[in-house]
Amino acid sequence: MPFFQDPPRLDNQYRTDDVLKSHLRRTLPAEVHESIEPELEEMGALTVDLHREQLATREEEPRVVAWDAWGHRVDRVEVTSLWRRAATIAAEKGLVAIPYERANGRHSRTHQFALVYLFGPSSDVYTCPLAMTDGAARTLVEHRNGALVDRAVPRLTSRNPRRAWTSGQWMTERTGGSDVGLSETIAKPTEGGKVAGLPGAYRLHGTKWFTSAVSSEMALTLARPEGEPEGGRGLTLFYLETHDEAGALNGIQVNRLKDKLGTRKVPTAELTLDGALALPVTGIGSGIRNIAPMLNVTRTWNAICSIGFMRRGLALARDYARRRAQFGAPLSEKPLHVDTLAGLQAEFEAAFGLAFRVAQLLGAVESDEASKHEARLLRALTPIAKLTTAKQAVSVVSEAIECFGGAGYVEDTGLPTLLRDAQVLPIWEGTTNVLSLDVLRAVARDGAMEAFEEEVTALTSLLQQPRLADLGRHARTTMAQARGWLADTSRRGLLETEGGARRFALTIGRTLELALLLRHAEWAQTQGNVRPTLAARRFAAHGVSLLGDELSLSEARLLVT
Ligand code: MFK
Repeated sequence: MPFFQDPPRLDNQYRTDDVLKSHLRRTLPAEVHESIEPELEEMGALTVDLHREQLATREEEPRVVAWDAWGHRVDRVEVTSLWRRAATIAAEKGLVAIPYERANGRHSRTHQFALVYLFGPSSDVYTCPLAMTDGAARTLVEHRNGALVDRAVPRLTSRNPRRAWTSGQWMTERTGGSDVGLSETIAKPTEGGKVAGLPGAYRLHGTKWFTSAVSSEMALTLARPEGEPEGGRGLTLFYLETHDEAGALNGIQVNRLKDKLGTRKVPTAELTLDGALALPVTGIGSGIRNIAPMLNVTRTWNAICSIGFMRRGLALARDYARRRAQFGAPLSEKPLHVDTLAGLQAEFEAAFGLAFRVAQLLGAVESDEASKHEARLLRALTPIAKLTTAKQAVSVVSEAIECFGGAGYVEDTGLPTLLRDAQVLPIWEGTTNVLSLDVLRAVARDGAMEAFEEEVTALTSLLQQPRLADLGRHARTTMAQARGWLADTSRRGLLETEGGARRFALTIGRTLELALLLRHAEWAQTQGNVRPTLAARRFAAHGVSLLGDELSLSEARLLVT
C-alpha cells in the first residue's frame, strides 16, 4: 500500500480549549458562565463546519461588477459564499449585538469576545467588517448623536440577518495610513442636502485609498470642511450611507479592489468620493479624536483575533503531531517537537490573558462599573494589547506552519492562508511603531505608567506559590526597569525616547502578559490545574524585557546608514 498522510483535523474548538474554559471559569460568575456555555459549544461546533467550507471554497474571491448589462455604473461588490454565511451567523449569534444588549452587565464584552475568538479563524476574516461595525456603533453611542443612533445602531446591532448592517471605517488616503491628519478629502456644505431624511449634509470629495470590507451599508469617515485648518484637528468625523433609498451609490465609485498578500476574501477597495452626502457625527473639527472610540474597539478585536489565529495554528499543529510519524515515532513523541509546541503554547497563553483583560476592562467601562484605575488602564492597554499580540500571532502562526514541513507551504492544505491573514494584524489599525508612539502619548498625558505598575503589583504581590512569587518579583522588577528607562531616555531628549518606543511598549506588553498569566496560574493550581504555571515558567524563560544595553539613536543611525 502506498503511503498517504492523514491531514490535520479540527474538533469542537470550544470543547477542547482548556485555556478559554479555565479563563471563563475564573473571571465569570458561575451563573453567567453556565448561561453562555451552550452558545460557546454551538460556536465551537460551527467553527469545524466553517473550516471545512473554508477549504472547499479556498479559491473564491470577492469581485466588483462595475457596470450592469445596460451600461449603468453600479460598482456592485460581490463577496464569497462563506462571507454570506458568516454574515448570517454573525447576526444570529449576536457577535456585534451582545455588548449593546448587555444581558450580562460588565461581563458582556467577555461573552462577546469568547464567541468572536472561536469564530474568527473560521470566518475568512469576516471579523474585519464586524470589528468596524462594533466600532461604529460604539462611536455613535459615545457621541450621543440621537438621530444617528436611532437610525444606525439598531441596524448595526441587529440579530436579524436581513436587517443587519455592517459599517466601514474609511480613514486611509494616499497621503498616509498612519499620519491621518494629512487627509485631502474635502467636505462642502449643501443647501438642504439630507442623509436618510436628516438635514445638514455635506458633500465629500476625495479618494480613500484602503477601505476594508467595502460591502458595508454605512461608513464613518474623515474629511476637511472647506476653510478648516490643516492636520487632524481640521478634520471632521462624518457618517454616510453607501446607497440611497433607491439603491444607487451615494456619490461613490469603487475604483478597484486591492491585490493583497492576505485577507484575500476581504473586499478592500480604493474609492473615489465624488459628492457623497454625509453628516457630521459631532460638530466640526477634532475628527481624529472623535474617531478614536472606533479605533480602540477595532484594536481590541484585533487582539482577540490575534489569539484566535494562534489557537487555530496550534490546534492544527497539535493534531498533526499525533498523525505524522517521522524517524520511527509520531512527532508528538519527539522531544524537540514537544518542546517547540510548548514554547508556542506559552506565548499563546500569555497573549490570551492580555487580550481578554482588555475585553474585561472595556465591559466594565461600558457598563459604568469601572474603577478609576480600570478606566485609565483601558486607554493605555488597548494599543499595548494590539501591538503585542499581533507580533506574537505572526511569529506563532509562522512556527505552527513549520510544524507541517513542506505541507505547511502548500496552498491546498489551507495552511499558508493562516500566515498571510495573520500578517495583516500588526499592520492595519495602526502599525506596531505607530501604536508604540500612541503608548508614549498615553504615558505622557494619561498616567499610563502608573496604571501599568499598579496592575502588575496588584496581580503579583499576593502570589503564594514560591515559584510564581519569584516570577512575580521578576515582573515588578521589569516594570521598575521600564520606568527607569523612561526617565533616563527622557533626560536624553524626546527623540531618544521615541527611538526606543517599540522596545518599551513590547516590554510593558510582555510584562503584563506574564503578570496576568501568574495570577491565573495561582488560581488554576487551586483547581488542580498546573498547565498555566508551566506556561508562565516557559513564557518567562523566553524573556519579557527588550530594554537593556541598547544603542543610542546616533548609534542606530550609524548601523542603518
Ligand atoms: C480582525 C480585526 C479587525 C480589524 C478591522 C480593521 C479594518 C479596518 C482597516 C483600517 O481602517 S486600517 C486604518 C486604521 N488607521 C489607523 O489606525 C490610524 C493609525 N494612526 C494613528 O493611530 C495615529 O496615532 C493618529 C492618526 C491618531 C495620529 O494622528 P495625530 O493627528 O498626530 O493625532 P494626535 O494629535 O496624536 O491625536 C489627536 C487627538 O486624538 C488627541 O486628543 P486631543 O485632541 O484632545 O489632544 C489624542 O489624544 C486623541 N487620540 C488619538 N489616538 C487616540 C486618542 N484618544 C483615545 N484613544 C486613542 N487611541
